[in-house]
Amino acid sequence: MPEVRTVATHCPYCALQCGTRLTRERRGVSVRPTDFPVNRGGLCQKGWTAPALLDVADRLRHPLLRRDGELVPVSWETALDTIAARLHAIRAESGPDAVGVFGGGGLTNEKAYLLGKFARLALGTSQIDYNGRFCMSSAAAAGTAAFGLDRGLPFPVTDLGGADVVLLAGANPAETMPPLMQHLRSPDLIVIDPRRTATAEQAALHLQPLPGTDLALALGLVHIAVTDGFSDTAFIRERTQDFDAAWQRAMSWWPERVERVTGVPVSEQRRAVRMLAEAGSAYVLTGRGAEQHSKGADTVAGFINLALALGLPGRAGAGYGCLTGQGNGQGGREHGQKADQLPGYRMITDQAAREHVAEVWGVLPEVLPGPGRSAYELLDALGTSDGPRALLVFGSNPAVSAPRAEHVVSRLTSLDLLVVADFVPSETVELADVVLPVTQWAEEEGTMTNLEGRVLRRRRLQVPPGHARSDLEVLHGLATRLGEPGHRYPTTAREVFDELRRASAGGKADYSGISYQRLDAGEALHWPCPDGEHPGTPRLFLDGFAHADGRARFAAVEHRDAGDVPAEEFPLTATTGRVLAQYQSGAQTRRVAELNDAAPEVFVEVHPDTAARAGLAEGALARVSSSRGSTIAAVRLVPTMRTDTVFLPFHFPGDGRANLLTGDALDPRSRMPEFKVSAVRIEPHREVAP
Ligand SMILES: Nc1nc2c(c(=O)[nH]1)N[C@H]1C(S)=C(S)[C@@H](COP(=O)(O)OP(=O)(O)OC[C@H]3O[C@@H](n4cnc5c(=O)[nH]c(N)nc54)[C@H](O)[C@@H]3O)O[C@H]1N2
Ligand SMILES: Nc1nc2c(c(=O)[nH]1)N[C@H]1C(S)=C(S)[C@@H](COP(=O)(O)OP(=O)(O)OC[C@H]3O[C@@H](n4cnc5c(=O)[nH]c(N)nc54)[C@H](O)[C@@H]3O)O[C@H]1N2
Ligand code: SF4
Ligand SMILES: [Mo]
Repeated sequence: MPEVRTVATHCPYCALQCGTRLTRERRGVSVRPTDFPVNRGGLCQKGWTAPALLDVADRLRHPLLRRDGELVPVSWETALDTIAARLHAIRAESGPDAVGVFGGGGLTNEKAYLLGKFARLALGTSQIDYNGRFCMSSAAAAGTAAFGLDRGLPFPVTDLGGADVVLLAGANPAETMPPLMQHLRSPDLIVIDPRRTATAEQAALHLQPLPGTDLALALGLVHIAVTDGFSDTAFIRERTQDFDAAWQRAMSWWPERVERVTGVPVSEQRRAVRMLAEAGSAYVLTGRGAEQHSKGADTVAGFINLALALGLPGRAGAGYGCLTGQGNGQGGREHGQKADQLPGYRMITDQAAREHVAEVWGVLPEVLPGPGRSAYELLDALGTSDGPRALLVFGSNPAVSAPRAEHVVSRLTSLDLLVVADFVPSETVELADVVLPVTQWAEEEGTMTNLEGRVLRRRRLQVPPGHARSDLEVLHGLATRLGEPGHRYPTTAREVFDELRRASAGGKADYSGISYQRLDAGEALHWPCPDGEHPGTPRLFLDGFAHADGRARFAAVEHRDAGDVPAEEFPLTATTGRVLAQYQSGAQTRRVAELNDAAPEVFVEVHPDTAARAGLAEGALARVSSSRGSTIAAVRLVPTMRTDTVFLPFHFPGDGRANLLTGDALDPRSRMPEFKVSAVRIEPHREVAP
């Protein structure tokens, strides 16, 4: 496909998927924001500097193979033949589940779909999951249980602009999705965050709970809503179920008890409920701060209970939503790269789903494996007696971003074969036996589904450097070497999308009416879109929720401790999150000079009193330790912090990894790790003499 001079496309990073126009100038690629609804001419610093990603100095240009401990350039033939031969041997010896696949929420819909198909058919393995398990899986579990369907925002982002009040529980969009803030300008904001973030600074009300106590807070807000007479009894009666069971739990969370557990004053709890209840139009939104806990699904359910008690969901101008994070965090969870799932948001244990997908794939349903391990459990099992011996990674950098990172690195290095497809030499690439250089956003075609469920076109501007190939071509090359017919793995995104449409038809996330033709003609299409004449569904649930009886479900949830509770040796709570200039594991943004200059190294935010007690001054190097390990970080004194809490961003490598602290507590329903709570101590870092 030829190069073009200019294309309309979207930012390579987060789930807002801001609209951009790329142009090739003599001095390189330039980017401009477009008047796309989510960003309306705005971009954040990452979006403005995105073209620099296309030619970072150490861009991967050749396949690499580890020989005598060193990664050396080889041809594609050699790389793919070597992988296929080793996979053959491992499978012959140890069976198909001895090979695992780890995907990502940054992959296009087409890649995510083909990766899931490749795992189930070419490898025949059940062992596939992806980094979205680390992201919004708790909200997905709670949303599915409550509404019968999981679409992050069941309404367009622009609806938020018409609200009177928006409650943000554990989200910091002023840093994580800056252009979203223009839609939050008119409403009064309520922010629930242990830190006084840039978002909290703009709020009318900031509730500052101890990390890991949001569920108690949500139960308390429901308690106040009911006892102060703010609940919408007609809505509860006509459009929901199970209120009584939920109320049984919330009943005992009177405001003073909630204050004791969370630290949020009673007056502020009451004010939050009053603001939401008296608004004509109000939304409750959750982010990772509420979700990344070993009780994340129940915590989100607690906030959904609050929204339901106030009668917000299921009508225009109000509702509940989750702010999905990764570029294709929404589409990435719909097309079958999840351990328990087939395309169209179908469940792999559902016989009808298996029959439908098997027919589209031209195989018998018995051929499809069953459900596999969740992301952390998969990483934890690598190289163990009953775990995978080989892993293929597409679109993730778990050596930095997975919980209990040092343990995960030891699992990755115990493998017989680690294959990583990426376009930069990430910390996980550095551990690989074979590295496959792939194309990135402006070098490929495809679709992404943004946080409001709108399907968008990613368009190609130019050819990739060196010998980089698209992930689709890589999967084709591997599958055919594993004995699969080539036609099962199309190499153009459009062909894959047309197959995805058929595979998703009749599923919850039904894309069958969405085509490249309609998208390229400029139609705004939100799934479900079940036929070519269907206008798509920007607003869900207006006529009923997705359960068979059309009613939403309250959840009978109860507060409980985090997996790690501060005690003598580790008296503080460490929580983790993001800064504006770095993205995720930092594999991409640490290579963009302007971004890395803005946030060059890991730091730990500490209250001045807490720091003084530990003998730490501004800028000093601190050792932050949990029972799992230690992170070395520069101290930032922040007077608005809670004295019992510290914060570290997770974007940095080496001994600056925040995930050296995090543990293996998982949510029992979503299998989400507890990124937001680790019991730690903090002390001056002393270099140990060698
Ligand atoms: N700049 C930037 N933007 C990004 C990303 C990035 O890496 N960098 N990543 C993208 C992705 S994948 C995601 S998932 C989103 C995430 O977007 P957000 O959810 O906004 O990001 P986080 O910083 O992880 O968490 C939000 C807030 O939760 C707070 N928090 C910590 N513990 C708790 C708690 O127990 N309760 C409550 N209520 N709050 C708590 C933190 O202090 C933090 O301010 O951002 C997307 N956008
Ligand atoms: N402590 C702590 N840890 C966290 C979090 C937290 O809040 N605190 N947040 C978690 C969350 S929400 C997330 S989403 C994860 C994210 O963590 P990761 O999964 O590590 O995310 P990225 O850093 O985006 O890694 C993506 C990698 O894939 C590459 N890549 C990008 N696009 C493509 C593609 O199309 N194909 C291929 N083959 N490669 C591609 C990139 O160059 C990069 O190396 O981190 C989680 N870890
Ligand atoms: S908010 Fe997200 S999509 Fe928009 S420019 Fe920034 S990183 Fe890109
Ligand atoms: Mo995420």
